[in-house]
Amino acid sequence: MSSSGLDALNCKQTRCQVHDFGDLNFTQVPNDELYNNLILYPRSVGLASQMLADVVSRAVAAGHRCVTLGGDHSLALGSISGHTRQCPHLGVIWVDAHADINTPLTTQSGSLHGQPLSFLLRELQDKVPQLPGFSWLKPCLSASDIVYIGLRDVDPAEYYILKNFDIQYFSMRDIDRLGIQKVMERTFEQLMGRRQRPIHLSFDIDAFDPSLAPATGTPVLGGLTYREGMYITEEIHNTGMLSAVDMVEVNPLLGASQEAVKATAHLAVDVIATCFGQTREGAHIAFDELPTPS
Ligand code: 4U7
Ligand code: MN
Ligand code: MN
Ligand code: MN
Repeated sequence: MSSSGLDALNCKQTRCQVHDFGDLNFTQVPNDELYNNLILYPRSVGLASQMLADVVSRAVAAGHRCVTLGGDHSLALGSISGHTRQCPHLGVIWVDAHADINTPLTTQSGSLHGQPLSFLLRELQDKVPQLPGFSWLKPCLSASDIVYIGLRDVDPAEYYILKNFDIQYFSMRDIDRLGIQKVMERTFEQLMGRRQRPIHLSFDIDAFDPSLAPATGTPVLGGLTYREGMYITEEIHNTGMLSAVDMVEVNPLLGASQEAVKATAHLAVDVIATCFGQTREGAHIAFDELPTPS
């Protein structure tokens, strides 16, 4: 995390202690040929995800709430795998313009960041081939453990999967119709209606409108407002059950200007800080007595 990101979390509002586990050093696996003439860098992504899973698992085991900064959304392969090793019954809130649930056989782009959930979902395992570099990966989520928020660009095969496996999602249209408050109520009803469980938030910055988050790889018009984004994360914080966060698809190389990059990065920092208690109402913990005139 950048130092300004760490400062935002360390600030008097959230009073979080941040332990930086540092950057992971990933090595590109040599001769990492396309799988099926299409899927890019399977061995390198597989190995990187395996390393990340180990680190996330260790961080959660040590009692930390774990923030993973991307990088692209394939990192959820590692972060969710590692998190479920410690919390097998966690629920996932996936905030994204995209469903990221293509299988290696349905993807049009070949990009693994559009496929992580297909590898993680138990119900899909007979539809997912074994990729080189992925033999360590065990499916660890059920369809009922996931709720999407912000969808507006879903491929035909992905739509088939969402409908066929009855995966709960709130598209941008649903947010227009219900309002973000009802969407969050129903999200927690789905994930925690029966019992409390740890939450894994996987937040793709492209869930926001491209006017707010331009520095990202696959922007889609008509995204979340700043206020909707903050409401989502405030409510997740208020559950007291947040256990891990992914912040992904922030790509400084894709900003058209320094301002575009800064705006996108600041937005990501606000999302994370709000997850850990930053509020729009001011700090309720930093001040408990007014000074009296003498
Ligand atoms: B992201 C896409 F085809 N569905 O599979 C694909 F539209 O992590 C986009 O959500 C994936 O940013 C976007 O490549 C991945 C495409
Ligand atoms: Mn994504
Ligand atoms: Mn996306
Ligand atoms: Mn993207």
